[in-house]
Amino acid sequence: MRDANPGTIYLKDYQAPNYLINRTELHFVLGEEETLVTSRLHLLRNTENGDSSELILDGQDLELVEIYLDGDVLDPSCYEVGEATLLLRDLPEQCLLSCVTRIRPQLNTSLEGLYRSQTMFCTQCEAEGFRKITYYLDRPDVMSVFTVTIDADADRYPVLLSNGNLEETSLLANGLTRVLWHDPFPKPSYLFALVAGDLEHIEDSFTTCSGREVALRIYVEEKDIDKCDHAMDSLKRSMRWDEEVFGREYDLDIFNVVAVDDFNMGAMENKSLNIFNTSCVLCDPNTTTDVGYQRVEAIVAHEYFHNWSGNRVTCRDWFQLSLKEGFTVFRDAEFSSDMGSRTVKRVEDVTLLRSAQFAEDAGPMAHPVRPESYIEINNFYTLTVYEKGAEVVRMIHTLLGPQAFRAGSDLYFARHDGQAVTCEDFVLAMEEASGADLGQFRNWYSQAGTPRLTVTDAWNKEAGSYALTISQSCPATPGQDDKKPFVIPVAMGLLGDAGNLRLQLQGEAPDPDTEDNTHMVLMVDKPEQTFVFEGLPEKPVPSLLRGFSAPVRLEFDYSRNDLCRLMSGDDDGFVRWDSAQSLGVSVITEVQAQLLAGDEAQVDPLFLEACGALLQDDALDPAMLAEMLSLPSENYLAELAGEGAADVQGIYRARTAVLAAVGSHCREALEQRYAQLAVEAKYAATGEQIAARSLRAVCLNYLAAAGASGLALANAQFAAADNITERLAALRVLSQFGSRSDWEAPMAKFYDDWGHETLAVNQWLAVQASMPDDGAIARVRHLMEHPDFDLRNPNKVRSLVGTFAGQNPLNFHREDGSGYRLLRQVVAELNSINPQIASRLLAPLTKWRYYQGRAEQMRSELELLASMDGLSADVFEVVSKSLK
Ligand code: B3K
Ligand code: ZN
Repeated sequence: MRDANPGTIYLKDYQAPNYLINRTELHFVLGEEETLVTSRLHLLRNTENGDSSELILDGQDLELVEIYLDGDVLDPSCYEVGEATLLLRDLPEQCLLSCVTRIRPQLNTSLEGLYRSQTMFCTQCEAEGFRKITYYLDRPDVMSVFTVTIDADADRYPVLLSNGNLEETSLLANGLTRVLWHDPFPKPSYLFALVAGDLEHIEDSFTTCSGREVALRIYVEEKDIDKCDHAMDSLKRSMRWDEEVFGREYDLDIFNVVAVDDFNMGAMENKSLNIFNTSCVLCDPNTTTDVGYQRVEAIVAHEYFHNWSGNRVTCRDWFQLSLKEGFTVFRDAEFSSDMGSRTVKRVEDVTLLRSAQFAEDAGPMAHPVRPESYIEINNFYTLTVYEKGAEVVRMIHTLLGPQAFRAGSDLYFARHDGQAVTCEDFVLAMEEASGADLGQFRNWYSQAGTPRLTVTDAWNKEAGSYALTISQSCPATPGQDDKKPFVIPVAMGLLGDAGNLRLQLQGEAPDPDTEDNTHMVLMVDKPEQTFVFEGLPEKPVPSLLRGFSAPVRLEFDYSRNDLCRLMSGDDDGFVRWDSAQSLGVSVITEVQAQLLAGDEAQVDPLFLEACGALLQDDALDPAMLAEMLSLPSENYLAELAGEGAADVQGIYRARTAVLAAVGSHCREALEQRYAQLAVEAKYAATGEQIAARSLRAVCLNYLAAAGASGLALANAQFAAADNITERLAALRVLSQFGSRSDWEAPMAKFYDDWGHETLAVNQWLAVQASMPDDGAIARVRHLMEHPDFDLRNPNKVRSLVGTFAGQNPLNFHREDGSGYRLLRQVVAELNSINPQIASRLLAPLTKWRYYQGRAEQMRSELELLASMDGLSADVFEVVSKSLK
């Protein structure tokens, strides 16, 4: 917390550290009121970087108790304690600096550094939390070998964990246990972890490709011990997959995972001691939805994959965050695609990218994948760094092909093992291993904003040739008015009457080697380019951006008929889904205009027929069908409307009218599918069962939108379900389309039955937070007083307030401004409790430019926040940039 405005940090100012810390010894005495931390830092001057004898260590909220240099008490004239620093003067080239600091984890509500979660101690050090534990060079390019001893009450904290291997355990005389952990791999401080608690664990083992046995353990509170199996299976699958697909073997004899309730993010990849938010590791049919099971698998994999992409090779500075995050998201997405349906995974990722990352890229916090400046680094764990960063890696994969990409990744890991490097080092390795020139491609790292591709076509019947003209542009973003052209791989095909056509580009020799000559990747790297295809028997429909080959907005003037043809006939699953989405957008937009003009909604029969045809298509994977039948979200529609034009109420009404029209028109087919898909077998999170349940939920949604018989089905489903997926799907439908008498009893019953399960309660809060009725705001306020709600627990805040502001546009954007007020009040309170969560929660208010007639109200809430005393750097940055 600072009173003066916090400063900006720039990538261009990067300097290597002037001291290295070769070894770090830490000793913790964990107490009920305070914890004493003794550090012994083996310092060595980094002569590559000048030869100053002055060193500034980071430290925040620390009480310095003692300080020694090479065993002697350090003279006060040789050091100076600042607000967030410890300045040391006249240090020799090599020395041992030792400090004792006092900290109070019990009072640490920021959930950064060492803190309490329920009855245990745990840590979160990324990005800059280690400085809340002891004075240190808390930056990722200082890598050190850590040895850690922990003393703690043997009864309260029988489990004491840190990174690496457990080397000693002893009982001390005073009822304390002492453990000693040693991690042989040098690591930056952000990967340090400590856990102390009364925990149970499950254990398994994994034999690596070279035959080493690794002990795998998942630690949880006793009540959750039955919920660990899915995570354990996911971990073993990830370990095998990383060996097979990326050639990465695990490097220690032990791998621990710990679940904690109070956690700012999903999970953290600390070396050999991953710490997870309970919501991202525990699985049980009654507390975890199908989507939850899939998320656990993906996050377990993601954190595990970081052992190479992040830990063995780490980031030089936090501007390079996407080096580890973008790459690791790409890796976990590939893993999930291999474990389940590749197309469905792609559709899910693109849905997130388009509805949320594109909005971020168009808003006041827009930044490149490799940002150039920040005020608070925690604000940069964004969809841009993670998801767009993964898209950038995916494009490299597309440009190089799988083999050269793998060679590039092998070279990257071999060359930089044990180092802290940059995005540039990654690109260089990819270039060198493949011979490709990624010069212009680098613009993806340095330029913010979502590029726009505008495509037009021209058919020449006589010549049998078809020309596609593609032009690119990118809107201005904060600090970047003019953009250079990107290299954009456009995967494509051409659809004819009987299927995809053979592709022959003018001026290029036919390629006899490729069997698949109906698919091609066009390289778009200029402001405008034309590609001419020859030898075509008929005018095709272009199938563009297959597999979403680049994170761009694509515009082509498709007729609804063209979209229907792509939807049913294209070879590419992604394009089929995308065409269904585009059709949905165009139909909803049309209905929105009809309703605005005071007319009745007239849903184009073509769309109704297309939905009907999809429902009859037994060849389609039900999971894919569920995606194709899901209408674009309200948030995506608002995003498409553009600045100043999003009419939330209009969108809601139109979308609901289209849902109802499809529900009535296709009632029979929907009811039939719904009945057929009932899963008779006991709940299991298998691909097949998940697909059936997801399509069933989509059918139920349409049927309930269309009237009472759907609501009756939902009621019956709620009563009969043996799992939370179906229970919540029913509750959601009842509370979205029903009246109080429809949802009140099941809502209460859900809590009666599952109120003892925190993770189930969180989802119950989320369902209520997203209800469209007029009582929503009063309900959210009321639930904030519920005994199960706790402002200090990020999961609760996200479930209730985050869902309200992010997933309930109708009520968040109420005309009287009460939705905005609610969010501002919560952010104001959280600002001092947990700045990271406060700042993240704010995101929906930053989009004030989008909403028709709401800008002033939204802005004024931001202004109220800006004028607060004691604003955290996190909230200050988002508020001040949003108001610019
Ligand atoms: N690396 C962590 C995120 C840490 C967030 C710090 N504010 C989780 C992950 O991406 O794997
Ligand atoms: Zn990560």
